[in-house]
Amino acid sequence: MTPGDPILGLTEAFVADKRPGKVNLGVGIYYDESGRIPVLRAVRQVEEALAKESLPRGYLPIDGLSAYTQATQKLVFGPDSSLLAAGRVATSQTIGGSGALRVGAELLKKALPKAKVAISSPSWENHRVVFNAAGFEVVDYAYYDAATNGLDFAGMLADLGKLEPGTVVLLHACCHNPTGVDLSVEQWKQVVAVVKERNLLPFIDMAYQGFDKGIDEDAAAVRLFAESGIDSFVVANSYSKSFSLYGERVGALSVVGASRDEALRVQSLVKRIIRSIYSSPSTHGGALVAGVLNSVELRALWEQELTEMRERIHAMRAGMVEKLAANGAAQFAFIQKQAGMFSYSGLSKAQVDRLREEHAIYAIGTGRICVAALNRSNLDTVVAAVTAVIR
Ligand code: PLP
Ligand code: TYF
Repeated sequence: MTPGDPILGLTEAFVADKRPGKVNLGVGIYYDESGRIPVLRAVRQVEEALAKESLPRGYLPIDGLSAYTQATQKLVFGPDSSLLAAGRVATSQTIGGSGALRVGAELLKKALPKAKVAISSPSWENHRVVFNAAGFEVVDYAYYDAATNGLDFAGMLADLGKLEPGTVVLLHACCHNPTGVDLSVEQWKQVVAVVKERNLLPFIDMAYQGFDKGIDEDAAAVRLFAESGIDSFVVANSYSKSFSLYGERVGALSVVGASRDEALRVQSLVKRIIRSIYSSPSTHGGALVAGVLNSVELRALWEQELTEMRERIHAMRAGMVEKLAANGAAQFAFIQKQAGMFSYSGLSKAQVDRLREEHAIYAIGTGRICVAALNRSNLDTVVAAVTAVIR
């Protein structure tokens, strides 16, 4: 037996828990105010139209639906991107953001066989798993500062500045998983400068575009790298959260090349890799995302729904901080400054164990909580339990 996935394993334990009023703050899923995973109205409209047409389910091309990959490029790089105009971006539809990471890792292993991969300390645990599986040695760069519950920016810059040229640097575009601690635009500019100077290869993971400030604001890192003059970089993006389509496995891999010609050659390599793993992506989720993004009305509706999700998370952060402070726990004010679904709450493993055992509240052992699972009905329960376990 090998060790299981600590996050998905926790959901299994949660499902098996018979206690009423249990709360799952473990897995990164956005739940609505009634505690359900939403089906977005924009998505439902495309789905209904597709059901009426009853289209055949043939194979997609190896790199997916072109209506999907083209819309993805505009969303990720911006509609006026000079890289897109120059034909320098090779984009493939993948099996979720996870598939984009793995296919991207396989590509980089071919291009840079001796390189190491640097990930933030801490990072999403699957980053290490995926890059190790592709044969890379994975090292850490400083990121989270437990003393301030914020960013160790000086440590991060210093560590990036020490990496060997050619090292792949995995960066979270926004809504850092697991900490919720993000860089400001000014800080991103400094990171771009170090990456360029050291000749590092940026691999940007954007799984939460639109979950903090907005679609374009949350893509600031991608846009800064695009303007930097760096010849090539990689972006993995996911629609799992932003379209609430987790199980449909909708993601994309975009590789920027130095020229149109290089992008074409990269695309052929990526297709070869995809062919060797799963042949081609799935039809349904891609059609849903493409249907929304390519319709003016549905795109507007989706943006409205995305804004509602984002604002609900902000409200839950504010509510949690306010209620904890009212219970005498003012030390959690930092939760309101964090971004996206997650918060590194600072709770210890022992406190997380007590939350689960005594209060049926599930969080990750590192203290990571999913703020997007809070709602007006469970907030008081969670706050009371947190207040009890820190005493
Ligand atoms: N990258 C990060 C940072 C994530 O949190 C996730 C979460 O699911 C992914 C990638 C993978 O996305 P997907 O679920 O689309 O595979
Ligand atoms: O970090 C999370 O909770 C999400 C969901 O193997 C997830 O990114 C967790 C574990 C996993 C795949 C997705």
